[in-house]
Amino acid sequence: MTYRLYGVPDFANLAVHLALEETAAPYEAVFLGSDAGDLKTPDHLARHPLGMVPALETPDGTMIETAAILLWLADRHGSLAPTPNHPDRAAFLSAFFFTSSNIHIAALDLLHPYRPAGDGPARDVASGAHDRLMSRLAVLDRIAAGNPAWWPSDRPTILTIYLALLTRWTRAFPAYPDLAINLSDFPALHARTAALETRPTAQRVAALHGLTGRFLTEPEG
Ligand SMILES: N[C@@H](CCC(=O)N[C@@H](CS)C(=O)NCC(=O)O)C(=O)O
Repeated sequence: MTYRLYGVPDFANLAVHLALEETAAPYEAVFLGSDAGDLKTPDHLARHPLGMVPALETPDGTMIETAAILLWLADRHGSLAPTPNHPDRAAFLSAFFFTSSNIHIAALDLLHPYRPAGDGPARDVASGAHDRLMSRLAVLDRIAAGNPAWWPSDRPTILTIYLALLTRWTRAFPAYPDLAINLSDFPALHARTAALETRPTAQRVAALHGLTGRFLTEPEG
Protein backbone atom coordinates (compact mmCIF):
# COMPACT_ATOMS: atom_id res chain seq x y z
CA MET A 1 0.00 0.00 0.00
CA THR A 2 1.10 3.51 -0.77
CA TYR A 3 1.13 5.70 2.33
CA ARG A 4 -0.99 8.81 2.10
CA LEU A 5 0.21 11.83 4.08
CA TYR A 6 -2.31 14.61 4.74
CA GLY A 7 -0.82 17.98 5.49
CA VAL A 8 -0.54 21.70 4.87
CA PRO A 9 2.65 23.22 3.44
CA ASP A 10 5.18 23.92 6.22
CA PHE A 11 3.00 22.48 8.98
CA ALA A 12 4.11 19.56 11.18
CA ASN A 13 3.57 17.14 8.29
CA LEU A 14 6.80 18.56 6.82
CA ALA A 15 8.77 16.38 9.28
CA VAL A 16 6.83 13.27 8.29
CA HIS A 17 7.27 14.16 4.64
CA LEU A 18 11.06 14.40 5.08
CA ALA A 19 11.13 11.04 6.86
CA LEU A 20 8.96 9.36 4.20
CA GLU A 21 11.24 10.58 1.45
CA GLU A 22 14.25 9.14 3.30
CA THR A 23 12.64 5.71 3.70
CA ALA A 24 12.09 5.56 -0.07
CA ALA A 25 8.69 3.95 0.62
CA PRO A 26 5.92 4.74 -1.89
CA TYR A 27 3.75 7.58 -0.64
CA GLU A 28 1.44 10.31 -1.80
CA ALA A 29 1.43 13.75 -0.17
CA VAL A 30 -2.02 15.35 -0.08
CA PHE A 31 -2.05 19.07 0.68
CA LEU A 32 -5.14 20.56 2.30
CA GLY A 33 -5.98 24.25 2.55
CA SER A 34 -5.92 25.39 6.17
CA ASP A 35 -7.77 28.62 5.33
CA ALA A 36 -10.25 26.90 3.01
CA GLY A 37 -11.77 24.87 5.84
CA ASP A 38 -10.33 21.62 4.46
CA LEU A 39 -9.13 20.56 7.92
CA LYS A 40 -12.60 20.62 9.45
CA THR A 41 -14.51 18.63 6.80
CA PRO A 42 -16.14 15.36 7.92
CA ASP A 43 -13.62 13.46 5.78
CA HIS A 44 -10.64 15.03 7.52
CA LEU A 45 -12.20 14.90 10.99
CA ALA A 46 -12.52 11.15 10.43
CA ARG A 47 -8.74 11.05 9.96
CA HIS A 48 -7.86 13.44 12.81
CA PRO A 49 -10.43 14.09 15.55
CA LEU A 50 -9.15 17.65 16.06
CA GLY A 51 -9.01 18.43 12.35
CA MET A 52 -5.24 18.84 12.39
CA VAL A 53 -2.25 17.59 10.46
CA PRO A 54 -0.31 15.41 10.04
CA ALA A 55 -2.44 12.35 9.45
CA LEU A 56 -0.87 9.36 7.75
CA GLU A 57 -2.86 6.56 6.15
CA THR A 58 -0.98 3.28 6.66
CA PRO A 59 -1.85 -0.39 6.11
CA ASP A 60 -2.48 -0.53 9.89
CA GLY A 61 -4.91 2.39 9.92
CA THR A 62 -4.67 6.16 10.00
CA MET A 63 -2.07 7.57 12.37
CA ILE A 64 -1.88 10.99 14.01
CA GLU A 65 0.74 12.72 16.22
CA THR A 66 4.04 13.67 14.59
CA ALA A 67 6.28 11.84 17.07
CA ALA A 68 4.26 8.63 16.90
CA ILE A 69 4.24 8.66 13.10
CA LEU A 70 7.98 9.34 12.86
CA LEU A 71 8.83 6.53 15.26
CA TRP A 72 6.44 4.11 13.56
CA LEU A 73 7.98 4.84 10.15
CA ALA A 74 11.53 4.40 11.49
CA ASP A 75 10.61 1.06 13.05
CA ARG A 76 8.62 -0.14 10.07
CA HIS A 77 11.46 0.61 7.65
CA GLY A 78 14.41 -0.18 9.94
CA SER A 79 16.07 3.17 9.34
CA LEU A 80 16.32 6.70 10.80
CA ALA A 81 16.51 5.42 14.44
CA PRO A 82 18.16 2.60 16.40
CA THR A 83 16.03 -0.56 16.10
CA PRO A 84 13.88 -1.52 19.13
CA ASN A 85 16.35 -4.01 20.63
CA HIS A 86 19.49 -2.03 19.91
CA PRO A 87 21.40 -0.86 23.02
CA ASP A 88 21.31 2.72 21.67
CA ARG A 89 17.51 2.71 21.65
CA ALA A 90 17.21 3.91 25.27
CA ALA A 91 19.29 7.03 24.78
CA PHE A 92 17.69 7.75 21.43
CA LEU A 93 14.14 7.50 22.75
CA SER A 94 15.02 9.73 25.70
CA ALA A 95 16.21 12.50 23.38
CA PHE A 96 13.33 11.97 20.96
CA PHE A 97 10.61 12.29 23.59
CA PHE A 98 12.52 15.12 25.30
CA THR A 99 12.04 16.88 21.96
CA SER A 100 8.33 16.15 21.59
CA SER A 101 7.41 17.04 25.16
CA ASN A 102 9.73 20.03 25.63
CA ILE A 103 10.81 21.59 22.34
CA HIS A 104 7.58 21.06 20.40
CA ILE A 105 5.37 22.38 23.20
CA ALA A 106 7.58 25.42 23.89
CA ALA A 107 7.81 26.16 20.16
CA LEU A 108 4.02 26.36 19.98
CA ASP A 109 4.02 28.87 22.87
CA LEU A 110 6.65 30.98 21.08
CA LEU A 111 4.61 30.98 17.86
CA HIS A 112 1.13 31.27 19.36
CA PRO A 113 1.58 32.86 22.82
CA TYR A 114 -1.99 34.15 22.90
CA ARG A 115 -3.42 30.63 22.85
CA PRO A 116 -2.99 29.69 26.53
CA ALA A 117 -4.69 32.77 28.05
CA GLY A 118 -5.41 35.42 25.43
CA ASP A 119 -3.52 38.55 24.40
CA GLY A 120 -2.85 39.96 27.89
CA PRO A 121 -0.01 37.68 29.02
CA ALA A 122 1.14 36.79 25.47
CA ARG A 123 4.50 38.54 25.73
CA ASP A 124 5.30 36.77 29.01
CA VAL A 125 4.20 33.42 27.57
CA ALA A 126 6.46 33.93 24.53
CA SER A 127 9.37 35.13 26.63
CA GLY A 128 9.08 32.12 28.96
CA ALA A 129 8.91 29.81 25.95
CA HIS A 130 12.01 31.42 24.49
CA ASP A 131 13.97 30.85 27.70
CA ARG A 132 12.81 27.24 27.97
CA LEU A 133 13.74 26.61 24.34
CA MET A 134 17.23 28.07 24.84
CA SER A 135 17.95 25.93 27.89
CA ARG A 136 16.49 22.74 26.44
CA LEU A 137 18.13 23.14 23.04
CA ALA A 138 21.40 23.61 24.94
CA VAL A 139 20.80 20.22 26.61
CA LEU A 140 20.31 18.55 23.23
CA ASP A 141 23.28 20.40 21.74
CA ARG A 142 25.56 19.12 24.53
CA ILE A 143 24.37 15.57 23.86
CA ALA A 144 24.88 15.91 20.10
CA ALA A 145 28.34 17.46 20.62
CA GLY A 146 29.40 14.20 22.27
CA ASN A 147 28.79 12.53 18.89
CA PRO A 148 26.86 9.51 20.17
CA ALA A 149 26.60 6.74 17.59
CA TRP A 150 22.80 7.00 17.71
CA TRP A 151 22.87 10.63 16.60
CA PRO A 152 25.11 10.78 13.52
CA SER A 153 25.99 14.17 12.07
CA ASP A 154 26.22 12.97 8.47
CA ARG A 155 22.98 11.03 7.97
CA PRO A 156 19.43 11.79 9.03
CA THR A 157 17.51 10.38 11.97
CA ILE A 158 13.92 11.10 12.93
CA LEU A 159 15.36 13.11 15.85
CA THR A 160 17.30 15.41 13.52
CA ILE A 161 14.30 15.73 11.22
CA TYR A 162 11.86 16.55 14.04
CA LEU A 163 14.20 19.10 15.64
CA ALA A 164 14.96 20.70 12.28
CA LEU A 165 11.27 21.39 11.71
CA LEU A 166 10.83 22.90 15.18
CA THR A 167 13.94 25.09 15.01
CA ARG A 168 12.87 26.24 11.53
CA TRP A 169 9.62 27.52 13.01
CA THR A 170 11.23 29.12 16.07
CA ARG A 171 13.56 31.08 13.80
CA ALA A 172 11.03 31.98 11.10
CA PHE A 173 7.72 32.51 12.91
CA PRO A 174 8.04 33.70 16.52
CA ALA A 175 5.12 35.95 17.46
CA TYR A 176 7.71 38.52 18.58
CA PRO A 177 10.65 38.78 16.12
CA ASP A 178 13.13 39.69 18.88
CA LEU A 179 12.51 36.26 20.41
CA ALA A 180 13.60 34.31 17.31
CA ILE A 181 15.90 31.38 18.03
CA ASN A 182 19.14 31.12 16.03
CA LEU A 183 20.25 27.58 15.35
CA SER A 184 23.84 28.81 15.00
CA ASP A 185 23.83 29.17 18.82
CA PHE A 186 23.72 25.35 18.91
CA PRO A 187 26.61 24.19 16.69
CA ALA A 188 26.10 20.44 16.98
CA LEU A 189 22.39 20.77 16.16
CA HIS A 190 23.23 23.18 13.35
CA ALA A 191 25.69 20.70 11.80
CA ARG A 192 23.10 17.93 11.73
CA THR A 193 20.42 20.21 10.32
CA ALA A 194 22.75 21.57 7.64
CA ALA A 195 23.63 18.03 6.55
CA LEU A 196 19.93 17.19 6.31
CA GLU A 197 18.80 20.24 4.32
CA THR A 198 21.34 19.77 1.52
CA ARG A 199 20.24 16.20 0.75
CA PRO A 200 18.42 15.84 -2.58
CA THR A 201 15.59 14.14 -0.68
CA ALA A 202 15.12 17.16 1.60
CA GLN A 203 15.39 19.62 -1.27
CA ARG A 204 12.70 17.67 -3.15
CA VAL A 205 10.35 17.86 -0.17
CA ALA A 206 11.16 21.53 0.42
CA ALA A 207 10.16 22.40 -3.13
CA LEU A 208 6.78 20.71 -2.64
CA HIS A 209 6.23 22.94 0.42
CA GLY A 210 7.25 26.05 -1.52
CA LEU A 211 10.57 26.31 0.35
CA THR A 212 14.03 26.75 -1.13
CA GLY A 213 17.72 26.96 -0.27
CA ARG A 214 18.73 26.76 3.37
CA PHE A 215 15.13 26.27 4.44
CA LEU A 216 16.11 24.69 7.76
CA THR A 217 19.22 26.55 8.95
CA GLU A 218 18.42 30.00 7.49
CA PRO A 219 14.62 30.00 7.14
CA GLU A 220 12.76 33.09 6.09
CA GLY A 221 9.51 33.95 7.83
N1 LIG B 1 0.50 17.16 18.72
C1 LIG B 1 0.18 17.23 17.31
C2 LIG B 1 0.03 18.67 16.94
C3 LIG B 1 -0.40 18.85 15.52
C4 LIG B 1 -0.59 20.31 15.18
O1 LIG B 1 -0.43 21.22 16.03
N2 LIG B 1 -0.92 20.57 13.92
C5 LIG B 1 -1.16 21.91 13.48
C6 LIG B 1 -0.18 22.31 12.38
S1 LIG B 1 1.48 22.26 12.84
C7 LIG B 1 -2.52 22.01 12.81
O2 LIG B 1 -2.97 21.05 12.20
N3 LIG B 1 -3.17 23.18 12.90
C8 LIG B 1 -4.38 23.41 12.20
C9 LIG B 1 -5.52 23.79 13.11
O3 LIG B 1 -5.31 23.84 14.34
O4 LIG B 1 -6.60 24.04 12.59
C10 LIG B 1 1.31 16.57 16.50
O5 LIG B 1 2.45 16.54 16.96
O6 LIG B 1 1.02 16.07 15.40
